[in-house]
Amino acid sequence: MAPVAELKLGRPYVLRLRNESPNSHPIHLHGQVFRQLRGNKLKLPSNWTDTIVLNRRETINIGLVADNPGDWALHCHVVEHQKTRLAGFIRVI
Ligand SMILES: [Cu+2]
Repeated sequence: MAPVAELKLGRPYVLRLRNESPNSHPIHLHGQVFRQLRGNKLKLPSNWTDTIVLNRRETINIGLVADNPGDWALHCHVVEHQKTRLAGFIRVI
């Protein structure tokens, strides 16, 4: 399986997460922390986190510094959704 994204160690990134499904998804990234930078629906908290809820038709840009090398899971915390392939990983090299 190929990574969702390949990031260079120590570099800053903005990743856009978009939910086009009819369900909400608590999306969790292992190994890094991020901030929610911009979204099309809700007022976003400014704290560092590793999990956000993506509601139906919501788009959120997250910002992070890729400071932890390795392959890190990026997945929905709803197990049934992981079974429908809402799970992957990012690679930091
Ligand atoms: Cu989900």
